[in-house]
Amino acid sequence: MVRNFRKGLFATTAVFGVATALGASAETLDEVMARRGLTQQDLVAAAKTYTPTGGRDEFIVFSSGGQSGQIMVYGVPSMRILKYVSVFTPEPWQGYGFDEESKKILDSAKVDGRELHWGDTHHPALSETNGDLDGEYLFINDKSAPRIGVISLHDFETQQIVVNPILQSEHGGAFVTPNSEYVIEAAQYPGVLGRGYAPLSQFNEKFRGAVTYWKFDRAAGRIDPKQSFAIELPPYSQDLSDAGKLDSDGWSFTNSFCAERYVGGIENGRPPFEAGCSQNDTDYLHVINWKKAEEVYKAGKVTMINDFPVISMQTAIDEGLVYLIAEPKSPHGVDVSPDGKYIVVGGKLDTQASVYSFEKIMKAVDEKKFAGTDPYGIPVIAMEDALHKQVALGLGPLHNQFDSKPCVVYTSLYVDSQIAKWDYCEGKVLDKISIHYNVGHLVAMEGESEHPAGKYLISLNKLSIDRFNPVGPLHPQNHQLIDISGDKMELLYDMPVPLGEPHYAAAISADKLKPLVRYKYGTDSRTGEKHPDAVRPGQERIERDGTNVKVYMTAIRSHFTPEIVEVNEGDTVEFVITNSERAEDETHGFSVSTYGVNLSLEPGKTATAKITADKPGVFSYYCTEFCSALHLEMTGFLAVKPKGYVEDQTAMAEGQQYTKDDYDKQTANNVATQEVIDQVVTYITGRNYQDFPEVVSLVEDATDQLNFAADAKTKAEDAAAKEDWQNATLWAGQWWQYQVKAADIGLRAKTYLDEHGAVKTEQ
Ligand code: RUQ
Ligand code: CUA
Repeated sequence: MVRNFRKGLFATTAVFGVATALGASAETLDEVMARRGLTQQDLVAAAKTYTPTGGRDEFIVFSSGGQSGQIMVYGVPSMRILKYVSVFTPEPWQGYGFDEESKKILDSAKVDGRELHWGDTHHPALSETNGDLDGEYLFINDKSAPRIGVISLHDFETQQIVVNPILQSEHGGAFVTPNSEYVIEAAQYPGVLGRGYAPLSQFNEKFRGAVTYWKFDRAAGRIDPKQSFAIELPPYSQDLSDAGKLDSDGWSFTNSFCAERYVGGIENGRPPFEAGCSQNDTDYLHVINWKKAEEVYKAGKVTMINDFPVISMQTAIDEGLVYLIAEPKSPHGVDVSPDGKYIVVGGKLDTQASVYSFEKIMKAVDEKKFAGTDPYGIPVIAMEDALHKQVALGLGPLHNQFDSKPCVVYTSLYVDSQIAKWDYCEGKVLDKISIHYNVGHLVAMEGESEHPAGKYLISLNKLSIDRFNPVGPLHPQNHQLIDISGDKMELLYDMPVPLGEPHYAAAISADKLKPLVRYKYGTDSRTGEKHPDAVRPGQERIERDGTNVKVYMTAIRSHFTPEIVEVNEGDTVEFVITNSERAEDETHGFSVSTYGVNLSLEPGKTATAKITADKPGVFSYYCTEFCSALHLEMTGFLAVKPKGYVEDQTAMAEGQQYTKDDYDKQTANNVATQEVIDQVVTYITGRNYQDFPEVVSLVEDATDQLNFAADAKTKAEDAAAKEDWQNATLWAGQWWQYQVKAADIGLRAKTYLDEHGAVKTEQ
């Protein structure tokens, strides 16, 4: 065994040797280019995106996962997918919707008592401090059911879902104000507020849109529905939104389409929605003073709908909260420039993008210079009184993103399958690039903050047609990475997206994210608090209260404690499991065969698997993450005894008998192993390992394991003193297991030090 371990040490060095040798005999660059048909330009693009092993990305992108109800996390420029964060949809790998803690979140996400197993995520928004991304929280909307998810970027887990009490559908979310005071959520398809009924013949009178301002409580890391409110709006299909910043801070902007208020009815011979909703040349941009609306709400001038405070349209008009401006034609994206002075709108059926001046809008408001009112009495500002520029870009302008260079904006052109780079101050087109195919949103690095980072732009395409190997009629979608550092845009990379139709994405500088490596011992990750039922090794137990059985369990490489749980048919069994590891990336899973539960237990996390033991039998539980060489052995039995069963034998059957010889052999092996560990320890402590935080935590992990080893050693020696060779041998074996884990961690630390140029220290 020791020899194997030494061989392991040796093998590590040998592997490095082989890698070098391979490098020497590999094809030349020219040969590879010829073989794969690559051009010089391809090589430059590859060099700009390729990230060697161990390398990191400069930016992290949070992309909506569309109909998957999830969020996708990937790095730029490598475009490597790092994680899917489950939000509205159960996801077994992360235990989301399979452990009791996350089920509570999905429970709170029910709409009208209905459990929803998916969401249509569109627009992620990163939390902001003073208009810049701070890397703490992420919000995302569900268009299908009006909901907002809150994700903590401390662990990339969903912590809250709020359900909008008045809307039946939404789209203009999530967008945050510059200090994340509010998360904006605007309606999409009009409805009767509170999700009630009215005949469609009364659409104009009874149907409404609205915009909701969800108050974000930063200290709690949660939306506070008790401090949130909405404003009633006309039944124009409200669309995307954005919050003002700097000059326009305190205001928010929401687009609309189908201001024609058409209700369809193709089956009765009426023209379809698409005709009725695109007849007029203009729709309305809603300009809303949210700071003032907050005062009006706090003064109690609200109507309660489903227990939710709503500022009525009349109050909004009386208090001067809402103004409308005509915008061409079937608009989609509305984006406020980094300095807050301009609002850029793309009209899907217009060839132009429209740039509105906030200063001009305010002038019209102050001078009460209105072109009239809409049918509901809301003042309408004439387009010419608010417009700064209109620029012909091409067909189907949708969304806009800002560059780090002043006045530069990028707009997606859906119909043309192009992205236009243009100057919104001067109103001129600077460059265009073709993409494949039909771009929806686009995302520039930190492109919606007060200080965009430039460098890269990603085109989030709706179709991929001929870009990838065919995988059946449902194609992946295509995120295309574009270099925007020069004057001309340069296409670098195609990334197939096989999760759902991504709409928007948000990108942040990677160094702003500071996620945890391990949880504080015994954390309920969904509340961020200490789990009331977390136990430390030695405190594990099984408690029964009537027919409710609670198993207080720990998990560590590579066993659960306890390993045998006996219950009666019909009992409810809760396994509350704490991963007692401190080692980085040592996640354990937990599943009970045939019972439909799976946990993800990252180091320090506590989670609960709850089952009803409704069928007599003996069921294995096991770890579902390959966590060590003895991962398959990380198992136990749930014995469900039939009703009225009486046991006739109590002594445990042993498959194998051990002698003093076995014990001596095992302990001799352990003593030799300890010598190797000591050598590694001497190596590490003889270097400046304290200067490497990664190694310091590895040393902590290894020390943990060595303490467990010492504990098992004592147990072995106690049993040996009683000449109980059975238990003495097995505990000595366990002692060795802990040694192996300590050695494994020690080796990781040693390799790290070697690779990072650690130096010898004076002893
Ligand atoms: S919207 S592109 Cu939510 Cu543009 Cu989809
Ligand atoms: Cu723990 Cu596999």
